[in-house]
Amino acid sequence: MSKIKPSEVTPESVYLTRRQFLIGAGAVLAGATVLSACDQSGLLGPTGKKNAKAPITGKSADELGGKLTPFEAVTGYNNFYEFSLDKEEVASVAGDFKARPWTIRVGGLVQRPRTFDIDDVIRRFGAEERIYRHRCVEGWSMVIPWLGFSLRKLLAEVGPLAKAKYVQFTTLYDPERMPGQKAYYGYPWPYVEGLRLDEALHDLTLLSHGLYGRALLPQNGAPLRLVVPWKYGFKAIKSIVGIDLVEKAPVSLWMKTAPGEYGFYANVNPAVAHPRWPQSSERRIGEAQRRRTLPFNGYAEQVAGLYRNMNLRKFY
Ligand SMILES: Nc1nc2c(c(=O)[nH]1)N[C@H]1C(S)=C(S)[C@@H](COP(=O)(O)O)O[C@H]1N2
Ligand SMILES: [Mo]
Repeated sequence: MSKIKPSEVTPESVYLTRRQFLIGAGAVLAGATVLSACDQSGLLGPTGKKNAKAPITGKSADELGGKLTPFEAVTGYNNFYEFSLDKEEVASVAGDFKARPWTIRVGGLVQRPRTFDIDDVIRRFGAEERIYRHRCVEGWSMVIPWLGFSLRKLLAEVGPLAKAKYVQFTTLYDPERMPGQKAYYGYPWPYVEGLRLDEALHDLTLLSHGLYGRALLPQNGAPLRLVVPWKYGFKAIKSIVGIDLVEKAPVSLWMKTAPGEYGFYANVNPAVAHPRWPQSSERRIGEAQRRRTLPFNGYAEQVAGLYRNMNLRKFY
């Protein structure tokens, strides 16, 4: 990883608030977007607190010019029903959640089923910085500098069998540690999500273990969560303990809970309204004016080909 002097920091970084700079203070600023795996140990602590040496992004915007959403909003306004239905309360309720020790079981229709330790995963697959737009189905959005690696790297390790057509992801089920699983007992816990195999193998599809150059905090899905930037945020399942290759399309928690409102694909689509609200515009957190929602959240060039000849009204 290349170390850069403060004098060499790109002018874009001046957007950073003093607080955000202090997160990386006394530290190495990430000059390159790819952080080498050998620099990971000790960098990404389980709680995000032991990150004295954490780098911070040198970029201030996504490729369309959208400014990064401040760290405080990304870590203080969350959807994570295992802890609270109140977005501004998730961070405090999840505050003591221990994401170590942690293993991720990868199995189902694969040649070499395995259980990975989270720290081995982070060392092995490393941390690439990806600045993605995040569009919640509720109509708000953020721009987030994730750290992680493409899911396809992990899938290559286990070798999907020819019969495997979908990937199913499962969140931890532990009501003692995730009080929402008790309090909101009406939901069909654990949280489950799924992707078609070609979606899972797309390079944009990320397994994230950090953001803003630090380890993921509990509220953002520590220690490992999915990020699929062209889909609504609910596909981005948090605190993953299981990944299974399967033959049939998984049925997600949201498909079970409200099948008429939440489908399997959940591609961001301004032309298809949610039954209870339009999806043609969104509120970017931190901005006064609503902005237009882009097809596939602005990633159409990269992913529209996955859905050629599909009726995206029917497959919502
Ligand atoms: N296990 C689990 N994963 C989840 C959720 C959840 O409630 N439980 N909420 C989803 C929704 S609706 C959104 S918008 C994103 C929010 O991610 P963030 O809080 O990191 O922005 O997480 C998604 N992943
Ligand atoms: Mo969401």
